[in-house]
Amino acid sequence: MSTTNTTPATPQTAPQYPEQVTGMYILAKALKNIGIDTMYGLVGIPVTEFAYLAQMEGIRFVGFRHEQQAGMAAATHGFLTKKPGVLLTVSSLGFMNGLTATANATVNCYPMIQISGSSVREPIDLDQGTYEGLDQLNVAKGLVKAAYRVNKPEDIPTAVTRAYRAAISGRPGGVYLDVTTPCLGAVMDKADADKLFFQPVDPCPAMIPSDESVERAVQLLASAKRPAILLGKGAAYAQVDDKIKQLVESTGIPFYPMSMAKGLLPDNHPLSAISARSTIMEQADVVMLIGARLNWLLSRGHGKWNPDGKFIQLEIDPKEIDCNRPIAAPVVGDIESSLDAILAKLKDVKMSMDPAWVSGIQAESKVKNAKFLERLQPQTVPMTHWSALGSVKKVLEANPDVILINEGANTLDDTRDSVDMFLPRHRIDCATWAIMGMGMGSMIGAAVATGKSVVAVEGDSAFGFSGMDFSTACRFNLPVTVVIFNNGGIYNGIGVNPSDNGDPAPTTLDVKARYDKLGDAFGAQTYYVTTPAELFTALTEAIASKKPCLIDVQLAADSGKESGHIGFLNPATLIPFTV
Ligand code: ADP
Ligand code: TPW
Ligand code: MG
Repeated sequence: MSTTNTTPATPQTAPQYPEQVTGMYILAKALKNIGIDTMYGLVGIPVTEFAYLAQMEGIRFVGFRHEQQAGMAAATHGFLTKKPGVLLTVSSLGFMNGLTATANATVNCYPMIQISGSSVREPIDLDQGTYEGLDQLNVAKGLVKAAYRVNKPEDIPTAVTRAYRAAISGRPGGVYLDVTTPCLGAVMDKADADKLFFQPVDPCPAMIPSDESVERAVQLLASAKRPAILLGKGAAYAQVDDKIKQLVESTGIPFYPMSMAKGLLPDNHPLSAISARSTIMEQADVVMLIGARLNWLLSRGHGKWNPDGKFIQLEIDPKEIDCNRPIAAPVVGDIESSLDAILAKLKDVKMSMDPAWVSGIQAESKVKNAKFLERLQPQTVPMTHWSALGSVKKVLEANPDVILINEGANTLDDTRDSVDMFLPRHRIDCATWAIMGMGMGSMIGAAVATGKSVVAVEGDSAFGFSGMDFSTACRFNLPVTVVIFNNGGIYNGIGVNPSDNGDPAPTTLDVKARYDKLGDAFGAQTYYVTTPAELFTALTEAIASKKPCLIDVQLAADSGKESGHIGFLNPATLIPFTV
């Protein structure tokens, strides 16, 4: 393991530059000028020197093994800080590897900026086969919130500022900034270059909802007999934790947090309806969505939902309203301004909530929670997801300030359902697209952005997508622990190849793989555990070490079911393909 510490090196003295500088200097300065202190990426022609220049300017550069992971780190950095995470990529495939993460950030409403070097324009436009030639701007356009190309060094500060505004204002998202090789290399007098920088005024303006929309929402909420508040990751992103607490506690309305909104209020809060999801869907007469979309994760507002129920939606993007269900009371604005206005009006209204609604949810939750805890009790060996999670739950709940990263199928669903969260923005997962391969990047981004300890609970398949970037966590000596639930496959390790050619089944990986040895290669503290007690001890020790650690958790190959909790989304299965 290298001796690099976790804090960026601030240059002791101002860097000395020659009288003439390049576009790369302007880019580094422009980023610093708007407050960017960290960049994630992977270098090569034409951006290597730019990364060095950024380091010279005191911008931390976290160099990855794969651009997608650097992008996942930037996205998580953006989600946790409300400032765009920055990803740096080389042209062609480096750009495309990173773009998957920028697209994912856009879908999830995380602010980030992907800056990519690109080749000389003329031979790209004439398709003449230049070095790493790809029309990157046009490839990016359909997948990101905004995309810009900068061709002249004197335009770089404007381009960076526009990218910055686009990433964080309104609905946050991923922005692509294409910087051509000639622009990066263009030479200017430093004195002229230094005149180009400016501070953007109000880059993320408040979006105040109309008074009428607030009044409508408050009247509807006040009229509800069985209201519920549904918190999404937009509410977590907004960093208005006290106002959300005030809304819930002053009205006494039960709340249900989506996966990444867990911890906005503690999962064991008396008004938590986390264990009464079906009741909320089927019986609530008014649901107030705060920073949550009625997308597939909420059955797009159909299915179990009370057909007569009405929705209030606090949302920054007006296009989101009515997208699946008519919204009776849209409040279009930023969550902070909307909550301020709603809280002020709520003081003057009388609620109509039926007290039996809350006591019913509390009674139901009590029974369900007790039943759920029983699942985690058995000390089964070889371990199942549940017996392993019995230990993970105890350790993580004893360390509530650890940020939890989580991906997999059963590993995702069962961890989300088992491990209570107590603090906002302490759970980050594969989110809206349910993609695998956010683990290592997101873990590193969370550790770098916050300086906190991070634990990533990963299915063995999920880990495979990003595993090599565990080495990045080791090189930067971050306080992170990777916990790999190895059941030998996608969903489980008992798939059967229906032919007799001897190949593994499509879902089968390697239940005997020793992932801990991968950690050994990079100098991490590693563990191979086969019992819940060993897992408890290893995870406790790993978190306390504040060093990169990797725990290979041996599960039974038959632990886990096809597609986790969302098997119903599979197309019709006429031939069962697992035993
Ligand atoms: P979840 O998956 O947790 O349900 P989603 O990602 O579906 O959450 O929804 C988040 C919503 O929050 C998005 O529609 C986004 O536009 C919205 N949002 C993000 N930031 C803000 C903000 N500051 N104010 C209002 N809405 C926001
Ligand atoms: C980019 C499809 C969904 S879940 C999953 C895959 C491959 C892995 C599940 O196995 P894992 O967890 O992680 O071992 P467990 O506990 O159930 O065994 N490619 C991408 N994204 C997705 N979602 C897939 C494939 C998938
Ligand atoms: Mg698995």
